[in-house]
This record gives sequence, C-alpha cells and structure tokens, in this order.
Amino acid sequence: MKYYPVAIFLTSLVTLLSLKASEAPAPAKPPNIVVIMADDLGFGDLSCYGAKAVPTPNVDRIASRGVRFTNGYAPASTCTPSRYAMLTGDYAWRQIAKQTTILDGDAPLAIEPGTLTLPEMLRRMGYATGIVGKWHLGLGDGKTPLNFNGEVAPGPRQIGFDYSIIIPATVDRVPSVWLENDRVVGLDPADPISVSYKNNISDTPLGTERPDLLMQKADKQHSNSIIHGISRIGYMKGGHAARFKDEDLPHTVVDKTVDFLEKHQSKPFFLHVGLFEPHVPRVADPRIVGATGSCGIRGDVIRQMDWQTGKILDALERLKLTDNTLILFTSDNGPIFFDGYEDNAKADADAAWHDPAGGLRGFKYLVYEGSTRVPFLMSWPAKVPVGVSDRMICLTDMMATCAAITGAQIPAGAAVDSLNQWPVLQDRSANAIRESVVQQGISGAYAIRHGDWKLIPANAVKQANGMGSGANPDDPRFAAAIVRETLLFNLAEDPAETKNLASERPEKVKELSALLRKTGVRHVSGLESD
Ligand code: NG6
Ligand code: CA
Repeated sequence: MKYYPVAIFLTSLVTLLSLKASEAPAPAKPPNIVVIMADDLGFGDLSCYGAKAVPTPNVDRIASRGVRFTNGYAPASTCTPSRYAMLTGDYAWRQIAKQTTILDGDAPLAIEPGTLTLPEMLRRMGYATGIVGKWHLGLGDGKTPLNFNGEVAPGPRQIGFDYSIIIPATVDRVPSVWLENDRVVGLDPADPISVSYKNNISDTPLGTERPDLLMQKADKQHSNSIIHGISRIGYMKGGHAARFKDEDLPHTVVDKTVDFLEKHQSKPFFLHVGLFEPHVPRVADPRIVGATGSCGIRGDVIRQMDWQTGKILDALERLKLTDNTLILFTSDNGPIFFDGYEDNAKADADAAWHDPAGGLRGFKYLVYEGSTRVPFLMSWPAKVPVGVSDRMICLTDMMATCAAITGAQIPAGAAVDSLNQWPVLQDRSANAIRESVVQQGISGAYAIRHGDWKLIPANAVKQANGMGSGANPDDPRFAAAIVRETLLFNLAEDPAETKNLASERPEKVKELSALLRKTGVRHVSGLESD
C-alpha cells in the first residue's frame, strides 16, 4: 500500500513515455478526414472568431467540437500556392515554376504526378479519396494543348484523388464548367469547347461590349466572355449546355459531397471540399440573399458557405460518422472586398461594422497578417479535446499530422515543410511545435513570422506581377504588394503591424533574414542584398 502512489507515478510515466514515442494514437479504425477550404475567407469572417454581422452557426459547430486556432496560417495570400502547400506539405515556392501565384483556367498541372500528396498518402493507407469544388492547380501536362472535349488529364486523379468533381480554376475564370472524373459534365459533342486567355474566340458578347447584360459591372480584366450574366477573365466558345449557373454552384457542392459520403461511409475516406465563397463573383441563392444579420452580398455568400458546411456536417451526423471524423475547416488566403466586380461589398460591410480581417492588417495578395492568417478549426470528437489554441499551425502541417494519425510514412525529401501537430491537437497545454511560418504574396513578396516577430523584406519590384492574365499591375490592390523598405513588427505588442521596428532592432532583422534565407526561399531581392 505504501508504494501505491509510486506505482501510479510509474504507470503514468510509462503511459506518457509510450505516448511520446508513438506521438499518435493507433486508432482501431482510422479516422475519416475532411478538409473544407473556403475561398478568401478572412480571420474575422466567422462568428466563432468574433464576427457580429455574419452569423455562421454551422462552421461554429466545428469550433465547439474541436480546436479553434488563433494562429493558423495559409502559407500564401493567393489560392494556388496555399492549396499546393496543403496537398503536398511543401511551400509552393519550392516547386512551382516562376513563383506562380495565380493560375489561369488553361494552365498546366502544378503538382508533378508522382509527388507524394496528402490524398496519395492516404490512398495508400486504404482510404477512399475525393475532391469536390475548387481546384485551381492546373490541368494537363503543359506539352499538348489542353482539350476540354476529351479526357482532361493529368489533374486531381493523377495526384491521388480517386474521385473528382471540380471547376478548373476560379469562378471568375473560363471555362465555366464542371469536370467530373476528368470530363466536362453535360458536354454536347456537337458544341465543343475552346478556351483562350489571349485571343477573343468568345461566341457570347464580352462584358466590355454588352454591359447591359451584366448582373454585376466588372473591371477590364473581368470583362471578357459573359456567361449567364457574369463576365469572366478569359474567352470561351462552345460548351453551352455544360456552362454552370453561379447560383447552382453551392447545390452541386452539397449534392456531390453528400453523395461521396454516402458511397464511402463504410471505408475510411479523405474528402477535400473547395467551397467557392466568398470569392468573386459573389452570387447567392435567392433564398439566402439579404438573410437577417448579413452585411450585403459578401455577408450573404458567407452564410451560403456556412449553409453548405452545415449540410456536410448533417450528412456526417446522419451517417453516424461525426465522432471518428477529423475535420479541418479553413481558408486559402485572407479576405478582400473589391476583386473585380462592383458588388458593393465594402460599403455594406462598413455599414455593418464588419471587419473581415478581424483587426489584422492587410488583405489577399499581400503578406501582412490579415493576408495569410485564416480561420483554422480542427475537430475529431473521439480523440481531440475541445478548446482554443494560440499555437502556430500552417496548412503545410496536414501531411505530417495525418501521417502520424494514420501511421503512414513520409519518405525523406517529401513534405519538407510539414510538422506533426498531433501533440498540439491532443493537449491544449502542449508546447508549440511550429516556431516559424513563411508567408508568400504576389510580386515576389515574402514574410517570415518567427515567434512574436515578423519580417517583411523589401521586394524591390517595380511593377506588381503574378496576378494572372489581364490584370493591371498599377491597380492599387496589386501595387500594395510592392514592399519598398524592410518591415519588422512585434506581433505581441503590435498585432496590427503598425510600428516598423526595423531601424530600432537591426539584430532582429538580421536574425529573421537569416532564418528566411535558411528556408531556401528564392527571389527575395531585399533579402539577397543584406
Ligand atoms: C486575380 C483576379 C481576382 C481573383 C484572383 C485569384 C483581380 C483584378 N483579378 O487575378 O479576381 O480571381 O486572381 O484569386 O483581382 S484566388 O483566390 O483564386 O487566388
Ligand atoms: Ca482564394
């Protein structure tokens, strides 16, 4: 009896040590994994992150069942590199040619087939894998011109997804069609599709020619082919029966997602859902428009995004899968109001006192905190205790974390920017696993956050670049990505990045510059010179 407490101590020590050694549970049945990624949703856009004007009760359900991270990062402030990073565990600038940050709808596949991706890793572990919604990682091999009338490959199915139903790039870029398992849905062979980002091959009027046909007026870049009342970036001909209507998109997402869940309920599955909201063009289902508590069209489409999330959660519940499903809900980059279409988003949000970046500086395209710090919720009711975590986590970490959880192996050289966050997920008091994160913007702008410090080296470009076809580099949104002097901020004291400490703290500039250089980041001109 005397030794009883010692025995308890020893037993817990053994438990502790064995947990440390394996770092992850060996679940009887591996969890299903669902990654829901919104498009351009900001740190302050959800009610669980403090938004008052836009209730998001469904997404909040994930927060109430899991961990709400307050330092969760997309590693880039545009879609393509962030999605690349989530799927590969590598920062996109390691691989993607010419520092591409936004791909056109006819761009080649950005992930080399044969790369170990998150879906491929899980597929090898016996998971059924699927993707529904936004892709924006290119299609085809880049050698033969992309032909949307046959098998459009390589694409998601050649990098690990068994099933795919995607739109190729963004809703504001042609072709405005769905591709299901590499083929355009509803294509009439007698009306073949052609796509160009250079020549006007459009068989419908352009936005510049017939503004009277538009639901929303647009800037020059977004004023090419009009498809169902919205002018887009790029020119499209044919495929009329296959062209989607914007208001149908959320319904297709829900139907296809629920279908996938029902079909694969008995097997572990990995499902990646790329929601289209609140990216432009913002079009809401008439039943959602003006719903109570929203702030204009941007608020409406956030509610629409929340509705879709609710449908996914309901399906999981109905299929009794909630408990053993790991969900990540996040966004690919920070928010923006005007992004090509005159939809009054800013005026309406201002009137409702809604700040999409939740008090952080900056917006999409840039490298301030509001540009890349995003909502980041992770739940797994069977294993992950509920709470809030201020530990740093990045989309790249999904690979190593899911490997730890499922027992998958990551070979040397793969997923080099991925850290296993299982200890942080499992224990609210665990030490931070991640100390730094690199943030990538357009125009070769980079930043590094290390602990509380943040460095943004001058990028010394003369004109903004990397925004895709037709964009105007003098546009103030893009011009803001040009960083003329080195910036250093202390985020603990100055979370809104208002006070540049670079000249006061040269040793910190040096330390963070060295750290950034060590990551292997290229083409940061301000960094090379010091
Ligand atoms: C830009 C588009 C923008 C959006 C973005 C990609 C302008 C003028 N144009 O070139 O509308 O499509 O590319 O956004 O801003 S992302 O979230 O997919 O990266
Ligand atoms: Ca985006």
